[in-house]
Amino acid sequence: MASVTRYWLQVSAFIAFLFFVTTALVPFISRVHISFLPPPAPQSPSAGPFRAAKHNVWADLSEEEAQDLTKFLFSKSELNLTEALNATSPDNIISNDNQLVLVELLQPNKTDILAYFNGSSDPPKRWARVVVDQRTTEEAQYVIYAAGPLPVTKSTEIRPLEYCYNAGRNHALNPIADQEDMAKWLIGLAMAASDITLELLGREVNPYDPNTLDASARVVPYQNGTITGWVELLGPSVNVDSNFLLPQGLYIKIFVSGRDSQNWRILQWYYNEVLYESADHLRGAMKSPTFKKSDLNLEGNWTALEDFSEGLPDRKNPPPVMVHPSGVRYNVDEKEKFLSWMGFELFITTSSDTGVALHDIKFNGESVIFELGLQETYVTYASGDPKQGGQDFLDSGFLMGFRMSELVPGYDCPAYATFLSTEYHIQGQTITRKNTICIFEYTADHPLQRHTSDAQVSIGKNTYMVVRSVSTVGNYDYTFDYVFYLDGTIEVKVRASGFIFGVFWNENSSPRDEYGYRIQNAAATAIHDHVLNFKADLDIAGTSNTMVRVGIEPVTKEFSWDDKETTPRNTMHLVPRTIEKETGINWAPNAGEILLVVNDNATNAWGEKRGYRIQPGSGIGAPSHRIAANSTSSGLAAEWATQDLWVLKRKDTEPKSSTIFQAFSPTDPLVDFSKFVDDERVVNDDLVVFFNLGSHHVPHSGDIPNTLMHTSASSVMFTPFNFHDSDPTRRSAQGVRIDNNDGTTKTRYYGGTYQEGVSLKATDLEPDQSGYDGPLEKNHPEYQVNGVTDFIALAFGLF
Ligand SMILES: *[C@@H]1O[C@H](CO)[C@@H](O)[C@H](O)[C@H]1NC(C)=O
Ligand SMILES: *[C@@H]1O[C@H](CO)[C@@H](O)[C@H](O)[C@H]1NC(C)=O
Ligand SMILES: *[C@@H]1O[C@H](CO)[C@@H](O)[C@H](O)[C@H]1NC(C)=O
Ligand SMILES: *[C@@H]1O[C@H](CO)[C@@H](O)[C@H](O)[C@H]1NC(C)=O
Ligand SMILES: *[C@@H]1O[C@H](CO)[C@@H](O)[C@H](O)[C@H]1NC(C)=O
Ligand SMILES: *[C@@H]1O[C@H](CO)[C@@H](O)[C@H](O)[C@H]1NC(C)=O
Ligand SMILES: *[C@@H]1O[C@H](CO)[C@@H](O)[C@H](O)[C@H]1NC(C)=O
Ligand SMILES: *[C@@H]1O[C@H](CO)[C@@H](O)[C@H](O)[C@H]1NC(C)=O
Ligand SMILES: [Cu+2]
Repeated sequence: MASVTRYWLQVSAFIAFLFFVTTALVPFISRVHISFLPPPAPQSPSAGPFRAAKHNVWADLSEEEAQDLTKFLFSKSELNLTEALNATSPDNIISNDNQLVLVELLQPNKTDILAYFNGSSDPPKRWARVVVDQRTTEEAQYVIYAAGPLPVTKSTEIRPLEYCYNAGRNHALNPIADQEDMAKWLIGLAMAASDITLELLGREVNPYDPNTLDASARVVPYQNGTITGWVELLGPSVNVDSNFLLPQGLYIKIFVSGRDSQNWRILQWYYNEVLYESADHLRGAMKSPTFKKSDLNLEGNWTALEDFSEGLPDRKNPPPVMVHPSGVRYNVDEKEKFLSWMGFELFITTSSDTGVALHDIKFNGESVIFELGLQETYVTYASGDPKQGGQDFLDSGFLMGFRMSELVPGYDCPAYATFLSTEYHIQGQTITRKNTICIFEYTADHPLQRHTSDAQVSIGKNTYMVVRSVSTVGNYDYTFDYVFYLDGTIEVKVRASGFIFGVFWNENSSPRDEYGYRIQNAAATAIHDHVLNFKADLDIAGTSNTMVRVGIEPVTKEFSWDDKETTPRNTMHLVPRTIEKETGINWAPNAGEILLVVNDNATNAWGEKRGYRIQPGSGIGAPSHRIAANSTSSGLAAEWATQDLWVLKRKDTEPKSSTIFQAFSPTDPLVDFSKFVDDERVVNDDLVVFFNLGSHHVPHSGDIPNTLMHTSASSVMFTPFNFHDSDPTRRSAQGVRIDNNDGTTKTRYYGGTYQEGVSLKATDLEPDQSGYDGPLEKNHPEYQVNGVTDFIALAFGLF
């Protein structure tokens, strides 16, 4: 049974929980002193542990709150919940019971939080978001409730959660409620066609034999609960996950209507650029002497991620590493998940859908961003084959927060980083995922500022603080960074790595190179757009803000001081334009426009409005939005992807731009972002910016076996603009001034320096990895979360 299930999970998609651990040889780690001098005294330890000044009102439910709530929910006869272990099928795959998927904090309304912060009201009441997998009704669906107030008392109640979803409903049809039946059905059909697969691909389908074919599907759900999809057969892989690169060039179209397998059928077959109406049509064609077979696309050393050989001679010598012998310079209140560093203060929260979000970000005591976090991760492919040719993913449905990976010290983050764990309340259990967030300060390989004059040089170091997490969604690992710079700049950066989805290549794929590039005998790449949507609820020195586009434009102008011959002068100037109404905006060509969010009621010492600039950051270019004009696959599910960023009036009823259920009804999604943009005035108001990161990914031979992060990075920066009276980093940067006036050198430092010897352990350079937990599901069977993995399996490849 387990194998059948496993097979189906591969059939329905490649599943994110097929994790792997690379077991590296941990060298014997000894304590080494690299200096004979004593370490410096630790910097002035603050009195007592560091504590946030206020409570984290965004913090997720505690284990106790979640347990009490779960008991309360099970006591409600209208929910009619069955415990996972008592459900009709222990796999929850053909169950006809209602089951609890997850509970987590329903983010309190900003209106209530602000009223609490300014002392005019009590803390906002705590409510939970409750997701129920409902199967006792004729149509299986996911239903979302709000339950509260918490902790559970007599006045606690459950309500349909509707105000967050502009579709006006709190449920999403579950189009594949009977996955296990479907898996058996598909396996049966594929095994019955083993004459075809043996002849064309040299292998058959057998869920009990790992050396046989796998499969992956893309599925299109319709409003009426019907789905159609193309299943692609894949070669077996010994190298974990490399079958993302092993399409076999044989595709099967399926049709599934309702929960009665009588209504399920195979529609067509596709092989070597030819569409066949049935398996028998394909069999007939195969008998013809002119029938052409494609090459095989097989695993080999080309799909292996590591090369453990000696390699280039210099790789024996380990590379430089960053160390921080004097101890960290930030303060973390781990209980409240509150962080402060060099004038910055912020709260951290996590959600099972989208992972890390930051709240109430202040710089030098002044508000900058009230909420900053991922909303959705969208990938849309193009290709000539029926699988990748229509494949789209909306990854929050895989629970990207729950899929946050345990980070590897020394590799994901410096060895000296602070690691935080996250908790999720899934299927009535509280699950802790270890070391999913790291916080560290780093010094860039370039100064923040420098100047050389006749007699001196002055240089300030560029240090910054990073809050990092990695979400692994099937084939791809997304690394999310929130970076804080000494001048008050906040950067949001995403880097992707992992296996691309390969497509089958053959001589007949024509025209060559239209959708990607050949990377093997019988494999090619497929272009795709990554568009990741973020929310930035900016509160620049308060909530009353205005966005101004300042054009940098050519102008021809006369100046009284110009010579007769050179007037009028061709030059340039600034042209401010206030954004009056909600709108989408694209980054200007030639960077010919700056985007400012200013506070009309706050000026700096020079009478300029204080603001922050929003700009493309330090990635490989300006982040991009979706190329396809209107998406055939994803309908209205990701309308934020059509432009680079949006400025909107902030509303309690528009808390998020997406949901984990978008993919279930793409033409009528729970949240249609385009309805957010409805002509409201945004001058001197509480603004919110939804912006996109990502790129047009045109993979090539260098993406094999994995995409590299320096070519996949994109970022947006929020930079103070006339916010201060001058550069604020002079108070916080560490640097040196070296004078040489008369042949004698005088060196003066500002900020701390390492003047004494330091003491390092070998593990400061190469951390001991023996504490790494590895894949949660594999190593902790008690954390098998069938409901959710089932849910994830559904979402994966749903288009
Ligand atoms: C689940 O089954 C156990 C054992 O039969 C029973 O004690 C428990 O009450 C059941 N739980 C629910 C919610 O029905
Ligand atoms: C409650 O769920 C059970 C299955 O777990 C089902 O048999 C029963 O009909 C449901 N009751 C109602 C009132 O829907
Ligand atoms: C948040 O605001 C919405 C819209 O005003 C309201 O319907 C909802 O009840 C509020 N939520 C909470 C938890 O108070
Ligand atoms: C406190 O904040 C709330 C919500 O923004 C606002 O309605 C109220 O006027 C504020 N009260 C004071 C005293 O500032
Ligand atoms: C549902 O809609 C699809 C697409 O419009 C259609 O092909 C299918 O026949 C419909 N199924 C039912 C049961 O109405
Ligand atoms: C992979 O490379 C190694 C060493 O180069 C070789 O021995 C082995 O046969 C290769 N394996 C495959 C599947 O090509
Ligand atoms: C803020 O400035 C605008 C115009 O710049 C003015 O109309 C408004 O009254 C001011 N608001 C406050 C609270 O001072
Ligand atoms: C996309 O949809 C819009 C609005 O319905 C329409 O005006 C436009 O022509 C469509 N574009 C394409 C390429 O289909
Ligand atoms: Cu990509």
